Amino acid sequence: GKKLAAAIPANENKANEYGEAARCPYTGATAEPASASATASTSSEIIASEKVGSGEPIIGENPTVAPLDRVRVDASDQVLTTNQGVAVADNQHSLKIGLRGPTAMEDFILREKLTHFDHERIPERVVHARGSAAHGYFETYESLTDITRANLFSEAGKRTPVFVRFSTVAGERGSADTVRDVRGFAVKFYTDEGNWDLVGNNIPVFFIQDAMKFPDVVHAVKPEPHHAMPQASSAHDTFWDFVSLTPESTHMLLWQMSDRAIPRSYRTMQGFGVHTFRLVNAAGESVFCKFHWTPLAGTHSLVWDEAVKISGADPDFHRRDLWEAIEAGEFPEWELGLQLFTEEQANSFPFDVLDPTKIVPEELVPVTRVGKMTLNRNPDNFFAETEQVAFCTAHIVPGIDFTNDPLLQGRIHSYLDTQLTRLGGPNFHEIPINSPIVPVFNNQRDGFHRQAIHRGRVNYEPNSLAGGCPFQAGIAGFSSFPETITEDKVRGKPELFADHYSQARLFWQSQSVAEQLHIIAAFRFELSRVQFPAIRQRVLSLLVNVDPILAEGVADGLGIDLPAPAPLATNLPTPNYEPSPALSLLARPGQTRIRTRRIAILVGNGVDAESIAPIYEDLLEDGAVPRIVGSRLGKVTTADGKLLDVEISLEAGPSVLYDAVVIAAGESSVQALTRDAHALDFLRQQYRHCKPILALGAADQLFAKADILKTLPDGTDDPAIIFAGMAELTAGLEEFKNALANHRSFAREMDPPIV
Ligand code: HDE
Repeated sequence: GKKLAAAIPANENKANEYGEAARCPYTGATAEPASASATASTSSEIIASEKVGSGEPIIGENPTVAPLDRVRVDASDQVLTTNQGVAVADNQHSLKIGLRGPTAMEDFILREKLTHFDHERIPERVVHARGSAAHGYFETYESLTDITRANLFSEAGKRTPVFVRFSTVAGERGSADTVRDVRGFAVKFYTDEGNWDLVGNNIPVFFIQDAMKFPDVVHAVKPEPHHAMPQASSAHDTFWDFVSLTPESTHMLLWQMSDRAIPRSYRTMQGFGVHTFRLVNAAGESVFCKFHWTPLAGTHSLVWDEAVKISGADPDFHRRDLWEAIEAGEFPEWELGLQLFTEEQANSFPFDVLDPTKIVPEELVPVTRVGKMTLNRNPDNFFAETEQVAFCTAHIVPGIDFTNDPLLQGRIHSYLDTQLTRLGGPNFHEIPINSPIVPVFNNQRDGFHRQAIHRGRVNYEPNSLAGGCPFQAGIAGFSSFPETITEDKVRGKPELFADHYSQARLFWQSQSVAEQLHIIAAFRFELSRVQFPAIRQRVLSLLVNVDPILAEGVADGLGIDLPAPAPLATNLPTPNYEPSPALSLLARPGQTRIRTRRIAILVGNGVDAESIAPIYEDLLEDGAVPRIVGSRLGKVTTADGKLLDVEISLEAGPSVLYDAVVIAAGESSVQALTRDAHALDFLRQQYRHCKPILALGAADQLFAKADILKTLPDGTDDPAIIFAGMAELTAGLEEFKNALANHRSFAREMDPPIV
C-alpha cells in the first residue's frame, strides 16, 4: 500500500495538520494567559484582584459532585475519536475523490460530525428560557419532624444537595439578563427520599389565579406573534391589553413595576414558593405552608436607567455575577423560611390562601427560618446541567403536599408535560442532572433514549414471578393528604378571590418613597410604549382602585386625565391592611455589607499611588472587588514615577458595571480624566444611579466638569458623596464603605434626572 506520508500534499505551512505534530496536544493551548505574565512583570505593587474566575472548579464539600462524576468527561491527554470510540486520524479534511473532487458518501466521520451538529439544539423553555444555575446544598437548622415527615428536615445539620436555576420569564434563551421581568427561582432538592422541586419566583404572587389563563398571559407578554417584537419586555400593547382586562393581575403588576423586577444580582433577591403548600407529619397531621428564600447578601436592585444600559454593556450581567461569585469562593446563601398556619387560621384570614395573587403578610404569620442554602459549585457544562435540568412542581416527597390552589393544580400537569417536547421523551428523569440520588425502581420502561437496562421478564405489578418486586411501600411511601371535599363540580372561583386591590394597596403603602417613585416611573415607561390610548386608560382605571397618589403619578407621567375606577368585582367588604415594612427591599440590607460589591478606582497619568494602595487592599480585605479603571489598558505612570496596571478600560468597563466609584487623587490624573468623556459619563452615571462616590484630592475638578452637585437637591450634604484629602483617607474610606453597605443614596434622585 501507499505510505501515508506520500498521500499527503507537501505543504510545510500545514505541518501541524498532519503526522506526529497533529497527534499531540496543540502547544499553544498550554501557554500562560496574557494577564498572568503581565502581572508577573509589572513594577507596580498593585496587582489585579484575584477575585474573579480562576477557571478552576472549586471542589468543596458538595454531595452533588460525586454522583455525577460517573458521567463527567475530561478529554485531557486523550485522542480524538468518533462517537463509536474510533480514533480519528484527520479532523480537518473530508474524504474526497481526488484533492479537487467530490466528497465520498462513505465519509462516515464527516457525516457523523455534521449530523450531530445539525441536531445540537433543543427547544428552549416556553417560559423561563434564559437562565443560569449552580450546585450547592441545603442545611436544616432544627428538626421539623413535628410538622413534616420530609426527611431533609429531619435533623439539625442535615445536608441535602441542591441544583438551583434562576431565570427571566419572557425573554428568549439569548436575551439580556437585566430586563424588567419576574425572576424564576427553581430549586431541586436531591433528598434521601427522592427529588423535591420547589419551583418558585422572586415575587410572591402571580398574574393570574387559575391555570386556565396561563397560556393567555404568556402569549400576551411574549414577543407579539406577527413580528416577534419586543424581545424580553412587557412594555408593549398585547401585555397591557391582557392585564388591563384581567384585574386580578393588579397586585402582581405593582411588584413587577417595582425594583424587584430588576434585581442587582440573583444573589440579592428573595425567592417564594408563591402557592400555599401543605406539610404533613408522620402522624398524618397537616399545616399550610408558604416558602420564602431570603438572601444573606440582602435584597438589592438596579435602577431602571442602569438596567437598560447594562443590557448593552453586559447582557450576561447576572449570569456572570453568579458564576464569578462562586468561582471566587463567595458562595451565595439564602435562608429558607416557612410561614406555617392551620386550616382554621386560614379560614379567618380576609383573603383566600388558595389565591396565588395574595400574600400572607408577615405580620399575620411570621416567617420561621428553618435552614440555609449555599451555592458552592458552578456547573461543568451549561447544556448538560443548566439547560437539561427539568423542574416539575409535581416532584414532591413524603411530608410535602399540594393545596387546591387552581394555579398550582395546573402546574402539576404542565411541568412534566413540557419536558416531553423539550427533552425529547418520557425518560428525561434519567438525564444525569435530573436523576435522583436514590435508586429508581418501577415498571416504566422503554421509550426514547432509555439508559437503564432492566433485568428479568417481569415489567408489571402485581406479579409473583419476580417475588412481587418492586413492591408498594404502603405507609412508608408517599400518600396524598386525605382532604375531605364535599362540593359541586363547577367552573368558577371563590368570592374572596375577587378582591383584586386590597393587597396591591398593601404593597404600595409598604414601599419607601423612593420605591414608590420607581413604581410610578415604571408604569409610565411601560405605558408610554403602549400604542393604544384605551389600554393606558384601562390600566389607570385599575390603579385608581389601588391608590390615588399612584394613579395620579402615572396619569401625570402620561399626560392624561384620571379615568373612573374600574368596577369592583366583589361586593364583600375588603380588608384594610396595615403597611408591612417587610415588603420594602430597603428593609433587608442583609448580613454581608460590602462583600462582592464592585468598585471602580478611576486613574489617569500622574495618579497618586499612595491614594490607591491602602484603599485597594482595604476593600479586598472586606471582600469587595476593586478594579483600577483608566482610559486605556496598559499602564499609567504614578506621580512618583512608578508604573501602575490599568485593569480595565473605561469603554470596556463602563459605570453601570460598578456599585461605586473612587476617584484617585493626583492633580494631573484628575485633569486627564476631565478630558475623557468616558470618565465624565462614568461619574455622571454613578451619580445618577445614586451610587457612592469617594473623591480623593483634586477630584473637585471632575465634579465641576461633569456638572455634578456635591449636595442634595435640598442643599444638605449627600451622605454618599465623600470628599477626602490624603490626611482623611481612613475616615473617608470608612464613610464610603458605610454608604456602599447602604447600597444607594436615593435622596439624590431627581425625576427627570438633573445630570
Ligand atoms: Fe412556570 N412553567 N408555570 N411558574 N415556571 C415553566 O416548565 C407553568 C408559574 C417557574 O428553571 C415551564 O420546564 C404554568 C408560577 C419557573 O427550568 C412550564 C403555570 C411560578 C420556571 C411552566 C406556571 C412559576 C417555570 C417552562 C400556571 C412561580 C423555570 C419550562 C398554571 C411559583 C424552571 C419548564 C427552570 C417554567 C408552566 C406559573 C415558576 C411550561 C402552566 C406561579 C421558576 O411547564
